[in-house]
Amino acid sequence: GPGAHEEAFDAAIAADERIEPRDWMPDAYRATLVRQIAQHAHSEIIGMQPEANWITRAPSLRRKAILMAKVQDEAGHGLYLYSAAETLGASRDELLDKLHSGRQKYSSIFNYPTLTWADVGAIGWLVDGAAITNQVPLCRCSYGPYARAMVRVCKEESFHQRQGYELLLALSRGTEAQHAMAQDAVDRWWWPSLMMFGPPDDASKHSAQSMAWKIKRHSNDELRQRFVDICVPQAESLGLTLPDPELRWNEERGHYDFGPIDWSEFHEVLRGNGPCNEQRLDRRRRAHEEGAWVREAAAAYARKHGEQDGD
Ligand code: FAQ
Repeated sequence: GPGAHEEAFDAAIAADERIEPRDWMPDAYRATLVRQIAQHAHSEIIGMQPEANWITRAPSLRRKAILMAKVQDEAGHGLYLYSAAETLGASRDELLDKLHSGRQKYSSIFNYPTLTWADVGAIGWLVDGAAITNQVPLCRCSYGPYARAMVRVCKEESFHQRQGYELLLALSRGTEAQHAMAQDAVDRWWWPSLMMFGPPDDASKHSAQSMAWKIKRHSNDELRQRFVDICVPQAESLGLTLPDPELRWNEERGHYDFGPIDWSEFHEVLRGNGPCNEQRLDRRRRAHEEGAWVREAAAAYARKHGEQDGD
């Protein structure tokens, strides 16, 4: 009966074993994973837009080639993640429909504009840096397909992060105007990057259950602190400052203290009122419509081959 199933599931979680697609799992565990993996997948494909905005204006052929490869990687990450969601019974059509109709979220960070070339560097350094900090523990997530997808995604993200760091370093060591451009980008992306980790622990409604199920391995605030601690020395080596006057080493805690986050801004962005929410969703819907012929052709091709194989 279901009692025995539930016991086997609980025992697998307790023993740090992986739950696989055909294993029994509680409905709420499945629903939580679909929610998180779908949001993650949507973030990857919506996240292509801010940087793609600069592909035509990259300052050299080398920078253009690097940026195109990075944006393509993000499409690939979206595909691994939609596939992981499919193993839970959520079809890609259904998830995309929920994204396009605003019934599912994507990360708040991708609702900010990329105003200058330095933003490409700041996204790589800070946004990909935050993404790695959040995703490395997800490689040990209790759900097998999600955990395995994260291993590859993290390898690619760490290359993305280095790419952003190197770009910002080049600007920081460049002319006065280039240095100022790099500093301005860091000033604008720092606080939104801290918001990527989600609401503070006492306002994180899913954390307790997700940690009990070993989907999440650390709390939102723990990972945010880890990210701050990593960034401070990196900012110093970049020759750039982080826009927080309260940032200082706390000997007792063994961590950097940082100033308060403006959670009202976070909630406004989640409600759809960030600077680019409308544009991001409009472009996504349009890209989906414009790709209809590709999906139709692929389906027709698959049908034809199916018939031939059946002969
Ligand atoms: N934005 O109870 P919690 C990338 C929502 S990296 C929007 O704490 P949870 C790489 C949350 O969904 C970005 N919504 O939730 C890249 C929930 O709403 P719901 C993607 C947020 O799930 C780089 C509510 O607030 N990474 O794309 C945000 O336990 C460069 C309550 O929050 C992932 O998705 C937010 N920042 O913890 C691509 C990582 N934060 O569903 C291109 C996987 C929270 O009840 C270029 N996800 N919310 O309506 C996770 O680790 C978790 O889902 C958290 C949130 C930590 C994000």
